[in-house]
Amino acid sequence: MKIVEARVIVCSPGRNFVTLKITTEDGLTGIGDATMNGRELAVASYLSEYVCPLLLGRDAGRIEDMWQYLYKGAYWRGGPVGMTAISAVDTALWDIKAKAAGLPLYQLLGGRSRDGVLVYGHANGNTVEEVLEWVHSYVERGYKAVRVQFGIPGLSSTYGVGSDKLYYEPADRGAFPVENSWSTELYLRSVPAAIGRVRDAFPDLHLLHDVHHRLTPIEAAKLGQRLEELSLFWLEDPVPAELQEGFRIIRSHTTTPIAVGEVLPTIWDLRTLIGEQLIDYVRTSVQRAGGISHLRKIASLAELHHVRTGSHGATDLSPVCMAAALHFDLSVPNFGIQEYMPHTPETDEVFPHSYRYSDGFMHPGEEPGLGVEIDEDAAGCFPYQRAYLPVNRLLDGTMHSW
Ligand code: CS2
Ligand code: MG
Repeated sequence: MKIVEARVIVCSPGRNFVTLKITTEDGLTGIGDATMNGRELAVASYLSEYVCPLLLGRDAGRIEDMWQYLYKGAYWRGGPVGMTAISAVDTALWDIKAKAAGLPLYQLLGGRSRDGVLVYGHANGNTVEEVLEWVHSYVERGYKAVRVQFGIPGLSSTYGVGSDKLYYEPADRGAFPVENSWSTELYLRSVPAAIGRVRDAFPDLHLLHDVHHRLTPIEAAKLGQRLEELSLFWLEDPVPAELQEGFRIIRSHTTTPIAVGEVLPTIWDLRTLIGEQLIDYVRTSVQRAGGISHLRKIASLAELHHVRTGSHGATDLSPVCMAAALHFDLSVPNFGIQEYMPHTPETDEVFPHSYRYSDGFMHPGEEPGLGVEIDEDAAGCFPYQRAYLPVNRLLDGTMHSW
């Protein structure tokens, strides 16, 4: 199965997406998601300038060898840009291999390990009352798990609370990043009680919360202790994860489950977090962490250490990534949960897919391959527009993690 074409398609149906499309000599096509929110063209040019020319003439069936060639052949290894590019190639090659076999991808990954993929929704609001209303609407739709994010009294804006409740999109098409302001003191003063009110109203629901990289380990330890009685499903990204050892402090103080990994692109960036059991869920995604091939290796390391998967699935991961994630999730033995933010109708128009939601679970469908395609005519109607993720400053102006 020789590769005869490899193209990068950039489009923007409401938000930017980068998609790699590979075509073989016998006309089979495979696609991979190469979107990196706020830095899309960095990956697009890495692919089109340096990777796509190397794919031509190679055997699409040699997936692992291709991964090793692109990873070890780059010299400048790892990092989110290079790994997102490798992820897209890997995903597209798995799509082709499954189509050639006439099977849905999960059948090539060992078949089903479960009947459906547990997903979580997103309830966001400026007030607890708004969040409660949204949690109720998710429960009405059959969700078993909901992430809750609240406005913080005293702050004009914060992560996770956007203008549009259903389609949360943090990237903004302005000339400069939107500036958010942050106060750990105001956050810690309000969020435990807010989550407590949701727990009181929904005693049996899986509740998740994303701190989004903003605390120090000891602040996160304090928050984890205060949330213990609320039995969270997980507390996500409590601190920036460059210093993996920092999570030892959190672990030594609290039993609140911890989830980390959506920004981490390789198994080596997770070795301490997983190896020392400093986390309970690993959040890496097909799109960021080296595709299906590398994500399976991360999941195997996690399996050895009682860590379950909880892949990232925000709207800046395209339906191509969501489809691939669901095949991976259906098969991986130590599955935990899958993030699911529905995409907008125009995004779904560009990326027709067979995956479906039903009563709190998702199913990738039985189409050969990933079960998702890119409609290039529709994509052409939505040209790229640069967009930035927000930046975050403390109340005194000091730069902080967003
Ligand atoms: C968030 C993401 O879904 C999550 O857990 O961390 O929404 C993240 O903010 C975006 O993917 C950034 O583009
Ligand atoms: Mg997150």
